Amino acid sequence: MAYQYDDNNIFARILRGEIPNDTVAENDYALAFRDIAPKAPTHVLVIPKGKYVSFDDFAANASEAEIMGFMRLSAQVAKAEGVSLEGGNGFRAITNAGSDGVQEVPHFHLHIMGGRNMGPMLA
Ligand code: DGP
Repeated sequence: MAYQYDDNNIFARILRGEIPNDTVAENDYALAFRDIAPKAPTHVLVIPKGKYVSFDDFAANASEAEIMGFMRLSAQVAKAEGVSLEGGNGFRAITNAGSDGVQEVPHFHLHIMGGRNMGPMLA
């Protein structure tokens, strides 16, 4: 079964400019903006501009240019936020997928969190 993308999800609306966001960085393929409910001093969401529901949808179906653009922007964000291993103390990058992954917004996004020790991975 194909992935079912909901054009009215909140990140689709952010990409269309219908809802404001605190943009951190952007390229042709991806947008990075601050999470509305940050769980760490740095909490940035990186999303592809294409319509992908989840990590598995993106990894399987996006073009190489889209994947490269997404990955490079993610690295750029970590560096700009001062949490990359080039000069910073590191970060956590996670993505939730589907109901068992407790994904709230059905547009693929990577959480980049840092600026404090993130503790054990699972509660
Ligand atoms: P997830 O559970 O992985 O789908 O996380 C969704 C995240 O999106 C959650 O940390 C809160 C954030 N979020 C939800 N709505 C908005 C919004 O309108 N703006 C921004 N910037 N973040 C949002």
